[in-house]
Amino acid sequence: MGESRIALVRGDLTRLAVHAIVNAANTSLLGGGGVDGAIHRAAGPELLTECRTLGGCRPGEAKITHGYLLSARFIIHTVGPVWSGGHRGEPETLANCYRNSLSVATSNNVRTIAFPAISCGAYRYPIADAAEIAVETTTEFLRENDSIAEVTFVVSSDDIYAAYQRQLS
Ligand code: AR6
Repeated sequence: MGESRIALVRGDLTRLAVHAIVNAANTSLLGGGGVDGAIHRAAGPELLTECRTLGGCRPGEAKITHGYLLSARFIIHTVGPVWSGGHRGEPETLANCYRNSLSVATSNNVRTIAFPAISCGAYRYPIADAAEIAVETTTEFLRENDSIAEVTFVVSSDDIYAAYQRQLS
């Protein structure tokens, strides 16, 4: 059964008008390439200043900052697993990213939140498996939680879009 509070779009996460967007960061929280680089460019240099105060982030954890120049009020930074075959706790770590990001969101009264495909770029997580974890973990969380009105998955390619669509149908 699909969860009616989940949406899927192809596009640029940094342009979304939601309360919070999630960043697929690295443990330093000091920026990088991919969606992380795009978020830091769009949010402006004050984001890095705040990130320097956070003391990094372990894989699976999530930390919140202001959104600065983004239309999103908050950025929730999480660190996905680097794929290395699947036997080093990668699925659990990726599920923790979604669970902990959603938990930080609810603690901050976030009602609308958008996720990128965490770990599906530089960290090389197999797309179909990552989409399954993203959708299942989010659906489970929403089942226990009324305060989040909408979760949007924002993806950057047709193959990732198709993988999420399969999970959502
Ligand atoms: N909007 C939506 N999706 C995007 C955007 C965007 N603006 N830009 C990229 N993507 P990645 P990871 C997609 O590599 O695998 C960084 O250097 C991208 O096509 O951003 O978790 C960090 O600092 C891919 O499908 O994140 C870390 O070092 C997905 O977002 C490392 O990369 C995630 O790709 C994290 O790697």
